[in-house]
Amino acid sequence: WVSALRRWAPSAANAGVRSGPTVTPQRRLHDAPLRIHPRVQEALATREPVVALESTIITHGMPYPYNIRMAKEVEEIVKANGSVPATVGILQGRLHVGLCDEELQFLAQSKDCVKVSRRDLPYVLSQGLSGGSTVSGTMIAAHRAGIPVFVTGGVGGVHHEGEKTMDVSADLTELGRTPVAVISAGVKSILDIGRTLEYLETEGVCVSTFGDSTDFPAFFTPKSGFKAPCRGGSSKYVWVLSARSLELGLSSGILLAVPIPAEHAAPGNAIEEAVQQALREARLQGVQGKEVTPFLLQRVNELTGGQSLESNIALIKNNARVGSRIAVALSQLRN
Ligand code: PSU
Ligand code: MN
Repeated sequence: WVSALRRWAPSAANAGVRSGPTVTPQRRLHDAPLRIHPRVQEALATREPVVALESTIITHGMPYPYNIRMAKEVEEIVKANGSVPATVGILQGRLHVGLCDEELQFLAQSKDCVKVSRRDLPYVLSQGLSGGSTVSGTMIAAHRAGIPVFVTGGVGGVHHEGEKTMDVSADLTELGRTPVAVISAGVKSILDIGRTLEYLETEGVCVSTFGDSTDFPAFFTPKSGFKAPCRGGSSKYVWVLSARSLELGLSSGILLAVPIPAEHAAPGNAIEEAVQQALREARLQGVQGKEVTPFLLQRVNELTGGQSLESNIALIKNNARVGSRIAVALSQLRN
């Protein structure tokens, strides 16, 4: 029956994958589901601080070569602030936690990488495909690997008219079910920020701004017009939030929103106009499903002549600095 199963099994070759070994289900079952980079493994074993990073931002969020430059710079910032970076991605059906330079380069340049959220993982892993992990995909990998802190730019949310289309990012439900602290710059106005906050409440996600203000940031601007339910500005604060959440066995995540630093906040208005136009175009062209967010990000970047991309990169770097320091504090308090 083993050979029958082998014949039946979708191999990497007939799944249309370019290279890599032929894969059979029984080999897979005995394989570790996660490929943790040796440096990350060492850090986890010795309780050094580790910061998880996503890769959809590389494969679908930014054009080449800005994406690879950003990915490497963010890893350097994480290191410079005391933590070990662990970029999550899927390579030929394996979920990697921590990528080497060649692997980052492959994801940054590949034209056929999949955007991988929770629902996509079984298919992509079983078919030997490669892809960038979204916030939801990355949270799953980070949690499985034992990494409690994850830095990104903007999280997904409820799309405009989501009350009709039901286009609600899997990031929100993931935050409701996976205990990882996600450090972001809030939610972009390509999304319905008010409904996103409502949905996060429904999912039981602890949402907090990081700093003095309770204004929930809108990525490019420090204020979205909505309030975050709580705020706090120290790493200790984040640790206590996580500790209380875990003690109660809440099993949900924490969303920390770091407002954009004042020096990058200036072009916010121009970006907002571009966002409105990109939303109109998406509606007219009937863009749907997982294509919506990448379409909007690309159009906003084109319409602002690269300004949104520049702010985007500045924000992620700022988040990486904040997140790395939080991870350091968490590991000191824990050790
Ligand atoms: N927002 C951004 N940049 C991004 C994303 C969102 O400003 O790159 C990516 C993240 O990976 C996020 C995903 O998890 O898009 C959400 O996609 P969707 O809206 O299809 O759930
Ligand atoms: Mn969606």
